[in-house]
Amino acid sequence: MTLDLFSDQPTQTPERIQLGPQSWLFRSRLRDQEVAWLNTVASLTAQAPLQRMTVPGGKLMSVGLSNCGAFGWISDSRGYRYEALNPQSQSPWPAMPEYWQRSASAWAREAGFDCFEPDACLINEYQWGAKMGLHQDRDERDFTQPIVSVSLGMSAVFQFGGLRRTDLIQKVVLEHGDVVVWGGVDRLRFHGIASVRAGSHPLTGARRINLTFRRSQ
Ligand code: MD3
Ligand code: FE
Repeated sequence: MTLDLFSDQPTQTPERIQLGPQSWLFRSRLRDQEVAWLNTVASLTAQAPLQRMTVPGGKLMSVGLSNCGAFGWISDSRGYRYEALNPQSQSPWPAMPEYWQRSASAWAREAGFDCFEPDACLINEYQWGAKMGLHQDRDERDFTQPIVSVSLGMSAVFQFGGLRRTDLIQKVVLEHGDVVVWGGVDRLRFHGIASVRAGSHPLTGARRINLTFRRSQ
């Protein structure tokens, strides 16, 4: 923590922000590993290309999706669910890299969730204007397991509400390298991503990538 010479107030953004009773934002957690993480994203999405999926209402999501791990989250006209096979290729999703799994477990532990062993990692790609409307993540079997999210590239406004859709929405900007852990009483909070503003990031260009580690089964 650095101090401004002319005041007692810290000038840096705090590196750990509590977003809810059991949810934490860890700023710039990837440290000097971001290029490695982005190279891994590139290799995984070469094996299982990003796809825009259809939601039950028939519309196409604006976010491009892929997965790694034993299970992947998918959507089609019939609904949302986790599947062991990529519907595009009928082959298994690429394995979750061991260092991703270890990192997600360590961050979960730091937020108070021991023994988190993700079996799914959803890879979301946002281009300019892409967004994710307010929703709850409830396709997993065990809501006592947390979700760990990693943001890369362009920043975005993350919106988080309460347990009811109509609860007050708070906003926080998620930046490159940020990690968020959600669990316990915060696990079923409504949340979303506002339409990503035009811009670019030196490492990803006009893209924002978000990884979410989950225990699906
Ligand atoms: C709060 N993704 O994939 S990550 C999603 O940035 C999703 O792509 C957003 O919401 C993104 O489902 C937000 C942060 C996040 C993830 C899961 C949560 C926040 C959460 C589950 C419960 C509450
Ligand atoms: Fe979500």
